[in-house]
Amino acid sequence: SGKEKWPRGDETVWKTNMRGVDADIGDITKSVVNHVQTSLARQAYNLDNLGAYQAAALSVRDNMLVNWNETQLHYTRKAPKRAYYLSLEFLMGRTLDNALLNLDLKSQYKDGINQLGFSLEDLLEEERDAALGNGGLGRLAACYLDSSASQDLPVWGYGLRYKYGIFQQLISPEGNQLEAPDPWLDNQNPWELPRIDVNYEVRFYGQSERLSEGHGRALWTGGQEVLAVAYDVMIPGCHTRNTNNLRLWESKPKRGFDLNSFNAGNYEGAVESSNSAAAITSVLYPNDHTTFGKELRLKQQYFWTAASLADIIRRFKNLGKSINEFPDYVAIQLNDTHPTLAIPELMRILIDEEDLDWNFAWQIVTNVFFFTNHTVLPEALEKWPVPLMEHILPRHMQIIYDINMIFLQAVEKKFPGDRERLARMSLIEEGFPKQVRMANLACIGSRRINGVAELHSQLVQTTILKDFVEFFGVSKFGNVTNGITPRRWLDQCNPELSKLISSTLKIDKSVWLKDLYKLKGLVKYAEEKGFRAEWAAIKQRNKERLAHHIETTLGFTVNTNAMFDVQIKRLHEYKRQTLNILGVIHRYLELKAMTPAQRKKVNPKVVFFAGKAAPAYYIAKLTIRLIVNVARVINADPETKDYLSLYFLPDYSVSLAEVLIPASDISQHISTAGTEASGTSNMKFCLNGGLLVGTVDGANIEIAEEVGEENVFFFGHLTPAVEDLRYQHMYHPVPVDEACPALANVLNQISGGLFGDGGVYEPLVNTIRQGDYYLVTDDFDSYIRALAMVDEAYLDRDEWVKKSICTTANMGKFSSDRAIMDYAQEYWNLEPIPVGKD
Ligand code: GPW
Repeated sequence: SGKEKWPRGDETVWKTNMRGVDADIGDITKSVVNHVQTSLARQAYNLDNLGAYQAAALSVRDNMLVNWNETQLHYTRKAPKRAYYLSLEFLMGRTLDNALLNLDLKSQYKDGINQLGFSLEDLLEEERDAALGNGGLGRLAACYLDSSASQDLPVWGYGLRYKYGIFQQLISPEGNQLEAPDPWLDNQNPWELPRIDVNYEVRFYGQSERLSEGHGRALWTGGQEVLAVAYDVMIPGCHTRNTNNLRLWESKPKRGFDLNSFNAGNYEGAVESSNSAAAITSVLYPNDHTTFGKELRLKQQYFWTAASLADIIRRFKNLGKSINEFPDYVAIQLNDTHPTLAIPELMRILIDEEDLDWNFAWQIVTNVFFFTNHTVLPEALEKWPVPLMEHILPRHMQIIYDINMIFLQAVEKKFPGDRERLARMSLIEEGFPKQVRMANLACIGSRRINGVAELHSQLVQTTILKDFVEFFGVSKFGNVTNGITPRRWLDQCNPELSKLISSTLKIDKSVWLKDLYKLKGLVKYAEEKGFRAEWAAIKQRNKERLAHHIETTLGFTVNTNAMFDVQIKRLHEYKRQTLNILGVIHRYLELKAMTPAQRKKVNPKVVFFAGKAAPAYYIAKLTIRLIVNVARVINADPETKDYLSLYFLPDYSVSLAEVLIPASDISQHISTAGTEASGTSNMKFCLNGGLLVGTVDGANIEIAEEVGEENVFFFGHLTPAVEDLRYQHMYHPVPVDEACPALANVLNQISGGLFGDGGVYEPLVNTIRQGDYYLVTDDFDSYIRALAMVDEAYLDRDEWVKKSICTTANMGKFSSDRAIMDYAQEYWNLEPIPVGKD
């Protein structure tokens, strides 16, 4: 019949692989030894921790690969609708511990590694973070991959395989941030699979010639062609065989080098174009919330969206369906506007390559894409200069103009004569040069648009996309409040708490980790003294674990009897690390003014900061410098150091967060109201029983709704007041000395040189004295009062522990499983496809 039988040979023989769940210790040691000898070409006699880590990772990878292959085969056979998460950032952190827990192999590997004379804990520390992201947006993408796989959803991620991740942060003796490269691939990466057979050509520059009148086909030729090569990263689900894929693209020259130049003796010219091709995926842009309009960044965006779409279309075509069914089989989620070029790129493919007419193509496009907005800050809204776009992507610029013309005709029809509205909604912003507004393009090219917390989604609909709500109707707009994966952010980072929860609820963790509302069952134990003691003891041990980490890495001895107060996030004026450090100085000045007897009544506190500043963000870097120098002064003050100390922990990362978060008593989420779209570390702290002091902003609001307002410390002006206050500052400025004497005193101490040369900090201090766009002055007094309430609450330790328990117990909503299921049902129309269940 010509049909071959697969698999060849005896099927039962093919099926005897080492599948994770029934692997015994003997299999594990054998497999690790095998990798030491045959993958690493090393021996037991000269094996260090790094080698042992690599062998263990390769052994775990073998287990994942079996599941990964099975999952891909299963998805191919069942041919369900799939979703693709396009994100320029995936902040994955380390993989080994997470993989062991998701595969339920940790205790077996612990024993196996022990038998080989190593400790698993040591090996875990050998792994470098995969830090292919800046902050919340990138970490959210990583949590969403974990939740998709854990819920058996056919979701793939698409991103870039940067050779260098987010820079390493060093702090100079003066307190300045220095940046060093992050060559994370230097020790080899056992978690990626190069797929040299999966590659696509991507064109840049050249000419586009229209082949017909109107919005018909065009021919795009010439320019530079670059090769995109796939690297696959396996994403194991928690306690399921489903193992999804994260496909990262690497850029390569299409040909090794230009032989003509080489033969003519022009060696530099010969490698020039190959260098420029490799440059595309060489480094992650370290800017958070800002756009710079750099050519290389635009090339990254197009390179990645073009390769991903080509791959998605190839997979769809294998189904043998007609192209008009594309939206029934494919949903593409745009993580912010970074992948918006996918919209004109799909139009180009459908029109120029598939020969569809415009309206038919647009119909398909606007049913495939979904767009998530992550900020309403104007400086973060991407715009690309038209001349740059025309130069690099001439065909896409034509398509954008075509989309714009047809769209504006429709707007004019609905709102006749409203020229200002047309100007606001246009994809092109007038000016010198003109600019393409990516948020507008993403909005009109997508089926639905969402924000990332209730307040934020409301702000999106009433501010930046207000005109679009009026045009399309409100049903096109929605909210999906962010979430975090409880696997990494509770089970992995806080194993003792996880164990206590399982034994108290008498529910296996594989159940409550996937149904986080089960934590509600903890509420009643808040009244049990014994349980509270265990809960508090775990927090204490986590504080000691952090202190030990700091002692061994930085050499500081941290007072673990004090309250731990933590603010860890990217440095940004809107996040107001300034408010925090000014509050610390205020507290220090108060302590200095006390008698020793008065001081003895003060709640001792250790304040931790960590976070990176964008290398070109001057004020953010100056804030780090201030923090470091305040720490230098107050940690050395014998009168106060037992009551207040301060640490700036360099090189914040996912791995450092995993140590810091479980150790916190209180964490700070103090953005100017209306500026933090959601925040996600707020959820991580609360899930680990840390309380929250914060403004009425982003997901803080929903956390308070869930855990009860009596369990959070809110302060500051509300969102509707912010605009009025800014107006006041502009037109009726009041000097700080009048508006807030306590703050004025703190600023004067800085200027007066209490923390070294005061002149250095003038540019930072002046952002508050003049203009004060982020309203530090307006919120300072209520911030100090909120911190006083925190102190008071902490002194009643029993009540505090109750609050801590009730907080954790009510965090069910913030599992990223809930968020991803929401996307799957309300946006993508996706069903779980469990492997091995039929
Ligand atoms: F500006 N976020 C981020 F919206 O981490 F693009 N980087 C960014 O560049 C942007 C947003 C962008 C964050 C938000 O600030 C944070 O509030 C939110 O929780 C997170 O994205 C995930 O949605």
